[in-house]
Amino acid sequence: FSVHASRPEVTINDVLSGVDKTQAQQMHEECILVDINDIPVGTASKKTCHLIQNINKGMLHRAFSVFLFNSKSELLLQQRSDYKVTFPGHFTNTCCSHPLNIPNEREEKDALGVKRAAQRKLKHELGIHMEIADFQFLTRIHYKAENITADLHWGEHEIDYVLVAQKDVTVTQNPNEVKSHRFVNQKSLKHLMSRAKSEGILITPWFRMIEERFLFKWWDNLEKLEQFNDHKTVHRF
Ligand code: DMA
Ligand code: MN
Repeated sequence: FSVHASRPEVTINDVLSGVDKTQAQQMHEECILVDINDIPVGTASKKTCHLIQNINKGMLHRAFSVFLFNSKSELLLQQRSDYKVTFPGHFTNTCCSHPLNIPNEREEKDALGVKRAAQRKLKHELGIHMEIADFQFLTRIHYKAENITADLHWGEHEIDYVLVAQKDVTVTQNPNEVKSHRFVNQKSLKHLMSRAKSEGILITPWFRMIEERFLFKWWDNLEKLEQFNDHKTVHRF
């Protein structure tokens, strides 16, 4: 018997008090823990994965980021709702979330697990219907970020699968998830990003990082994205 084993770290009531009920419930979802080479090493709740105290100990989980373009090659941006526990009110790429610890979403062949999770979340957040074949898996990005704008409990530390799709869709926002959405061309996105700081517009750190380093070379080549398929590298930031 160990005294330490029974001592709770932080109870759900501590960090989730005052958090929207629907969002707090989702913090019980079970994410996939990975090592820095994206090899699964265990599972943990979404809450556990995003607590800064665990991230600072090296805890890392699997995630995905979708970039959805319409036939005019405009990118769909979302502004996260004010109910989100991490990065509320921030502008970001079309959809982000985590594959869960269920067989369907753990499947690694052709990145099927993350594509299924992306299909599930595009429906849930934006009412968008996608086929698995609509998604193209480009590459993986390992990054870490603190959520310095809210309280100090939360952060991200992920191996993020980048999924790109081009399709005309109709959007039905889930207000618990999404505050606003808009389609942007390259010029209007660059304008948004450049005036963000001075105008107090919040941008998620992962979206800013991908925008600065990768996005436009993909965006200029939506018809021939295959050249950017890199399923071996994990880019690190
Ligand atoms: C987490 O997204 C994933 C990335 C790539 C940051 P999220 O916080 O929007 O997840 P969820 O929609 O599941 O809350
Ligand atoms: Mn995450």
